[in-house]
Amino acid sequence: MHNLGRTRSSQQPNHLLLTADTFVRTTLPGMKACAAIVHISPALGAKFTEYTAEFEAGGELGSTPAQRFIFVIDGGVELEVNGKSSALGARGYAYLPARLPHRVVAAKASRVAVVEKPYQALDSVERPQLIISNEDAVSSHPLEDDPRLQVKCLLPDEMSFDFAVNTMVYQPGASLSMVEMHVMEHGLIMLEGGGIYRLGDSWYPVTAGDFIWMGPWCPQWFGAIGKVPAKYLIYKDWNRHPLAGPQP
Ligand code: UGY
Ligand code: MN
Repeated sequence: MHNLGRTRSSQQPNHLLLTADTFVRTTLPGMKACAAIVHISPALGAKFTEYTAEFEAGGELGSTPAQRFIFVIDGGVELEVNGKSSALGARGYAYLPARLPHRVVAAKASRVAVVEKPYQALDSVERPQLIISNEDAVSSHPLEDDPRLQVKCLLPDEMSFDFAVNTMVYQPGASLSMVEMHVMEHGLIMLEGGGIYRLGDSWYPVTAGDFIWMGPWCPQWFGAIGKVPAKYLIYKDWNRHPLAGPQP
């Protein structure tokens, strides 16, 4: 239904909020029975791309020359890699190193968050290996000793990884303890609940299904509001010198 040209979506120089009413679907090369909602890409200055892949049963992702991270928001997919097939259910995830041949085929209608980024190699550090896991298997820790704000780091704390993907769960009323401003950029998918996100000099109501990109040094703060916890999946570039460039 139209809303007389109104939306919560907003595109600003250092941040982007995309709400479901403004999503536009496209097909990326190699996709079968699958649509992509591209949330962010280098077209806006980001050094990665993130999209939600919406699969029909039997649908499939195309390939990528970049490293890829997938997180099953709902549904289930089969990941075929190294001659083995692994079932990823809800909250299942995988890290796929650059140029590792693989297939992602939906076992049923599914939504999957996909991050792709050219790998920034480091001399004398081995490249990261394949990871297949589930968020449920990862233990959480409080952010800055606040037990009402729990973080799960889905990738190992190792210099070989040039990005991190975490989930963050805020109990109603919990918030970041400070306005963060940092060199890293973020791609964020609200998975559950909602609250108020400060981005730059604006405060936005946000809810499950929204996507946010925060550019480098974008002022950011979040407070959870409502009767259920707010949960998001958040990407950030990580572990690299600020002068390092991509080496695809
Ligand atoms: O890891 C982070 O920078 C995280 N605390 N940022 C955020 O939630 N906006
Ligand atoms: Mn941050």
